Amino acid sequence: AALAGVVEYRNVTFAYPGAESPVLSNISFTARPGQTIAIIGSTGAGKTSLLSLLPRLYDPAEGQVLLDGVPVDRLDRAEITRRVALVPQRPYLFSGTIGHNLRFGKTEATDQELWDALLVAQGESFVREKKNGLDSRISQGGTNVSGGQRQRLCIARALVTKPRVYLFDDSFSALDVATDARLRAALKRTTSDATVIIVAQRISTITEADQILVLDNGRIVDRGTHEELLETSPTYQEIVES
Ligand code: DGT
Ligand code: MG
Repeated sequence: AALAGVVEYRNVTFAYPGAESPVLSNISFTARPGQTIAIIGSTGAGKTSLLSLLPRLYDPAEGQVLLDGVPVDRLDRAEITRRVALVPQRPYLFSGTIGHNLRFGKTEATDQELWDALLVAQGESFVREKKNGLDSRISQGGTNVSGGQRQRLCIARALVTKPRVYLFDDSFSALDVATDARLRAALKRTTSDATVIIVAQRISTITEADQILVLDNGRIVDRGTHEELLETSPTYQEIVES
């Protein structure tokens, strides 16, 4: 399984260009196909920065990020894009139709593939209710869709590319709890052999994760399942109680 989608961060330290102190220090973890790894931590902890290193938006100062055992700086960007889909924290929709926006990463996708992705992303009904369906226009920046609709369209866009690895950066926060739960259950079914890394604010989004990494000030301070962390991690307990 050479292209299985195993993600490994090995002693990764990262500072933004020009910044004095690192925002990530000595980050190590492995995420395997079929697993969901969740990252939780307060604002500014470094969650988005951590995700950004896999698709090489930035490169670490020290350590390595590997995809299927190969350091990502040895893969070309097109190859990484085929294998890794990042749903960014501020998902972007451009001026064009819903169809254009969903085909952003895979221009040859059929309408059926778009509807399948929308079904999983819990976006099928609101698109179907629009007079022009997939041909409905989205204004620049997606200002004519709600925050939750935008998140679902961007999740559907990622699903259309059928990647090996999904990175969701706070992608469920604009959804109500019930939609969040339905979406993740549908995701779990369709992405059961993919590697999923979820950054979340809401504990309910991640209680079923195979492993939760608790990030504080750029470091993984604790890791484990929800039940384990409830027992062992004061930082996690604080997040749960907040
Ligand atoms: P969030 O999304 O508010 O929950 O916070 P995180 O955990 O996603 O934090 P992150 O990774 O965006 O930021 C970690 C630290 O890095 C924080 O002190 C802000 C800083 N930072 C983030 N983006 C940039 C950037 O583009 N340039 C510089 N110089 N610093 C950045
Ligand atoms: Mg963030």
